[in-house]
Amino acid sequence: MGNETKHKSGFISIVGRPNVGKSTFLNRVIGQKIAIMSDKPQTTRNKVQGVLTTNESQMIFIDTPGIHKPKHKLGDFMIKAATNTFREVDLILFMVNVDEGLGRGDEYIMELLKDVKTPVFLVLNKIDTLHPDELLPMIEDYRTRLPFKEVVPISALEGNNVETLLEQVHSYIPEGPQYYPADQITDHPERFIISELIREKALHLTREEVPHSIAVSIEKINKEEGKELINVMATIIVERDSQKGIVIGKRGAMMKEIGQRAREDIENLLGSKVYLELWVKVQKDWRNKMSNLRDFGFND
Ligand code: GDP
Ligand code: K
Ligand code: MG
Repeated sequence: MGNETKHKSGFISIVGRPNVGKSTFLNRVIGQKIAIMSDKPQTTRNKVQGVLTTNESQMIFIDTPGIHKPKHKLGDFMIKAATNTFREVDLILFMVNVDEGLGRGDEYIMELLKDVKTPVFLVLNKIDTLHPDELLPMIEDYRTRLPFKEVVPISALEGNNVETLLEQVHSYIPEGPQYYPADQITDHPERFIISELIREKALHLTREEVPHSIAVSIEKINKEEGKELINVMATIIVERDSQKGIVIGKRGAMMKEIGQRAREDIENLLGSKVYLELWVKVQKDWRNKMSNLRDFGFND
């Protein structure tokens, strides 16, 4: 008793200027190309999540695009959203390209990271392009600018040291539940908005008899091959049995109403027919980090 290892889970933000190898790293870690389900062009610029599930842990990786574009018209908004994201994740991987050395883009990101309390690792990528002797002075240069918790040189392309990095990540993430189903490797870009749409309906229709702290977990979004219908499975998570009763309503009437209204909104959002399967469950002290992590890239 008391000796078993506790399950860990964490949200890990990957940040770095373009072409340092963030996507290559994500793809290697997840083990296959991450496909974004929507074919709308702007979704490719959204935050991509890769979920790595093992027996001991679940690591949810977040690619943070946009941060390197301060001149963009949505620049301020994007940057604010990105720094908010930095505060809400458990760990930040600041990835740099050793093939190019420390540049303006790196300095800019480090400036943003300065006031963030979340631990930051320095991940030096593309070590396959560099003589080992050149690595140490480079590390020193970065270290004088930001107090990195760990410094890990890797080659995302060839795989060198990636396992070590994952072990380090594991040691920094907190105890926590498995947020996503084990077979899920990538998140739908619209996931957050869909969960918010359902949450909004639940709050509104119950006249806020359930607290704002209820969470909506999207278990599944998929589109069957050759069909126009998108299947969405979601769970409304409440903290007490009494709240569950309110959400379900008399003979399920409230659930039905929440589901119908949410489905209409989701259909508008996705531009497709939707089959929404809605569940409700009681989970005490549920703090759903997923609903706090806004999909800031969505309006880009
Ligand atoms: P991102 O913009 O940060 O997501 O960068 P990408 O993952 O798209 O990678 C940009 C380029 O760098 C691609 O051509 C990759 O093949 C290459 N690249 C990524 N990781 C490595 C690495 O470890 N070594 C080398 N030599 N090239 C890499
Ligand atoms: K790229
Ligand atoms: Mg990329």
